[in-house]
Amino acid sequence: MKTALITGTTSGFGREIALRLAKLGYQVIITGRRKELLESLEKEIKEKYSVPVLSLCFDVRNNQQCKENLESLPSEFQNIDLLVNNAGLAAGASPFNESNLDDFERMIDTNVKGLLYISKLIIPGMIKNQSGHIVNISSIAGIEVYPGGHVYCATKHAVNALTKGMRIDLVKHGIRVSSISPGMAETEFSLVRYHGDAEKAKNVYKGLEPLHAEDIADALEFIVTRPPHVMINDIQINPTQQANTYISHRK
Ligand code: NDP
Ligand code: 8X3
Repeated sequence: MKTALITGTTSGFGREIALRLAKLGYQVIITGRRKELLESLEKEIKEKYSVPVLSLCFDVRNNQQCKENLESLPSEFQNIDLLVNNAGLAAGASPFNESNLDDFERMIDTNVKGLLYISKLIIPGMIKNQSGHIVNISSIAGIEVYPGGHVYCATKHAVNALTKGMRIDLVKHGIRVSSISPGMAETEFSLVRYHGDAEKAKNVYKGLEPLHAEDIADALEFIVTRPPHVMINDIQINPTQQANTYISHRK
């Protein structure tokens, strides 16, 4: 049985991806900071798909916590075939000059440093096995920059550079490195971005049908079900009503 580790599974894409991978027959390591949500997902996966699940509750911004959790995995979960670097967030959408450093640091620490900490811990096992697959969840914000996007876009540009860099350095070890670059999707993303303001979060999707977490799980499923000689580099996926990061057609 293959093993997948997915970061940020307490909501949104990560939750849906964990469910999808379990459906595909993977045993899954699910992670996030909200313990109750991890516990309820673990229960749901076990009931629906009868695969082994390991829940690890930690903050990807804390390298010590990453190490404590990932260096002492039970032996049956140690051979990780698939890593999905999904945990991430946007904090704030104000112009650069009106934004605050705490938000900047939160995004850089989670989206970039968290991805580095986790990858550094998992890649040695993949090199040992001379196989493995890493899927980084990027964004169309990694391709284009939009007003108020500054640091969030910078972190996703960094994710894209890291995806390419890892692909170059890991190719000789038989490790595939892919990314998914979604546009607007309705998850807890906007609620987090607007610091819990539900009204502002709802307005982001006003007049259009955004992507759903299932759409991202579909892309992930396509990537991981290709034959071993095929590596999907990136899947860009937008809602039909969103042309790019700043042009949408709202009814
Ligand atoms: P959600 O807010 O619904 O999910 C984010 C997940 O990341 C949660 O499970 C959260 O868990 C986890 N997370 C956040 N910070 C940390 C942390 N410090 N340590 C551990 N886990 C953390 O958002 P999405 O599902 O939409 O976002 C998932 C990824 O997709 C992100 O990287 C985002 O940038 C990207 N993305 C989102 C798009 C969108 O429009 N929704 C579009 C393009 C990309 P917990 O809070 O329990 O720790
Ligand atoms: C989230 C998509 O367009 O809000 O990564 O930046 S967008």
